[in-house]
Amino acid sequence: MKPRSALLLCVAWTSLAAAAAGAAAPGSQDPADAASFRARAPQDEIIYFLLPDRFENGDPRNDRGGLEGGRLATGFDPTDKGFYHGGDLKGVLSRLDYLESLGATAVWLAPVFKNKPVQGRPGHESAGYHGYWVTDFTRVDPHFGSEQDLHALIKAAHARGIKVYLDIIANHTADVIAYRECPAGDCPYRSHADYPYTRHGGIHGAPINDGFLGDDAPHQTAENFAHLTRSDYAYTPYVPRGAEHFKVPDWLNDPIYYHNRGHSTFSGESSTFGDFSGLDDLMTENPRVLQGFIEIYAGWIERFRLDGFRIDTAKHVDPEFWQQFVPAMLSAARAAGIPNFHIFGEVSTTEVDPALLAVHTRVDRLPAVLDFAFAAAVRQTVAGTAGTEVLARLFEGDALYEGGAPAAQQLPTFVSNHDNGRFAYFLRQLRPGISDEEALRRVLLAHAMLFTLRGVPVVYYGDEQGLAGLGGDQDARQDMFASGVPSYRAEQPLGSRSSGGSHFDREHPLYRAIAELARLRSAQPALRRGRQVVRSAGAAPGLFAVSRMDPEERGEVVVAFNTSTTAVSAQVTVAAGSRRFVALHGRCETQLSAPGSYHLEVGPLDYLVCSAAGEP
Ligand SMILES: [Ca+2]
Ligand SMILES: [Ca+2]
Ligand SMILES: [Ca+2]
Repeated sequence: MKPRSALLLCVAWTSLAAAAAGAAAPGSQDPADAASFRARAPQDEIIYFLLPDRFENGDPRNDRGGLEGGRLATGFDPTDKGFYHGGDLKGVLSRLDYLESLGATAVWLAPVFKNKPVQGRPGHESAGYHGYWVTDFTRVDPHFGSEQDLHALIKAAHARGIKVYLDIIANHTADVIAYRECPAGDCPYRSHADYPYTRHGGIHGAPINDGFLGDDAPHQTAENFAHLTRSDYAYTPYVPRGAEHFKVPDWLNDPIYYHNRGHSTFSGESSTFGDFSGLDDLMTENPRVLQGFIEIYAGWIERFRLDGFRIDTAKHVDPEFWQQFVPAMLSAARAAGIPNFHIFGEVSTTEVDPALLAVHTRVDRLPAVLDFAFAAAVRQTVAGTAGTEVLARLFEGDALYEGGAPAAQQLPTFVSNHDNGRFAYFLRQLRPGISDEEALRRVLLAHAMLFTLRGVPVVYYGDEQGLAGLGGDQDARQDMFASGVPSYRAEQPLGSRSSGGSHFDREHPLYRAIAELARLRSAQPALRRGRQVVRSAGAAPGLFAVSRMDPEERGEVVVAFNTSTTAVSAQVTVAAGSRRFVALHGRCETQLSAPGSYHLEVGPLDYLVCSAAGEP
């Protein structure tokens, strides 16, 4: 970095600290707010996403999940990043104050259902600490506590007006089913064309499943699936001895309810019909499977009065399943007195490709999808070197979603996650040698975009403590409590002098800055629900500006970001009716340059939030 920009960054850093120091005290518990949480729309939320195993250990007695033996039996090994570390639901409950002070209004818990504790071939085992290897869909994993613990957590969260979203899975179960043909578990995908349902082991095999007309939409009836009696069309699946009743509900133990076609290559038909790294891929086209999952998850809504579902691996399930599952969940929620139940699916991509995401809102009829395109665009523009026009192009794509731009306001946006990695990690990849001071500025700028641009912000746990990690997956799933994992212990978080200990510092500069952004967003209807109009974008790093129009058309909030390391000065178009601006963050000019034209000056890697809201 050049000396000049180092100086500018230093100045900017000081102003950040000053802004944080001037911020108001953590939010008070207003009973009126707490009582009215059910009335809030999905776009009014600030979501905090955490993995219960990695957040806080509230009860060491459940660390082994009630199991006996070594780590391969219990899954517990706090020194291994692929095993359980002891975090649990009581731990989350004990930190609700920390979440409320940050400004979180909803908590998204990684799956809490009972998992297969350990899976993987000898020497390559890891544990179900992340929750995505479910065996019992009806109960809480004992590593995380009990159903009573979940009730207690939800009750305590609701008392603070904080919603609770569960992460659910219908694409697969844990890896229990094996195939005779490949004892080592390395089964390549076998397609419908080469291995039709109507022949045993390929087109030259003996006729089986006479009268079964296939799994496509017109044939997804109980009558048709009654003809599917044998599951050995592609491979010969079996449930290993002793595991016959491993899964709950019991119908899940019958291989007939799975595709059994081998490993997904994540392309072509294998994307929906293949096993996700050996995880048993459910025959979601079968109405029995659909009905089974409707009962399972409607049951959770009724028992726990949840506020929403994040749907894992949504794009690997046939659209017809979601077309029926989603209305069933919304109806169960309405019946339980939950009018604003939010449902958002995971459609993973690393590209700025809103069309790919939008398809799943139009065809699958998912109400929302996680905005992976937003994450990619922020990565390119704030971590990388792309011009801000990437962001403008992203938002043009809002028209593609079912319901258009207003529906896009319900897309959960994020800059870090548990699979791809944290924003600070991407920064270090894309900008080798970046200083911690500059990295901190860019992480904050990314979060400023997250909180002020359209969509529902999702903070990935630990980002507010400057965690960066060394990559995706296990390397992005650090412990918030004192860790026994050497690589986690060795990490020096951005903006912090300590490492190795617990990460619940409410004085951390990112925690304070994110809390300030959360207050800003919560106080401004325009930032939560306002129509977004792009005012400025360019081919190079620099200014990106938008107006968020007040939902009642009483003015606008102008938000401007500078993704470059030199100050920018520009005129932007504003609404004809905007006459006077007040600063919500940074130095905003009060007066217009001329009707419809406003002057902005934004420091390096800084942002402004200027309001002309409240004017008719
Ligand atoms: Ca525990
Ligand atoms: Ca399997
Ligand atoms: Ca599937």
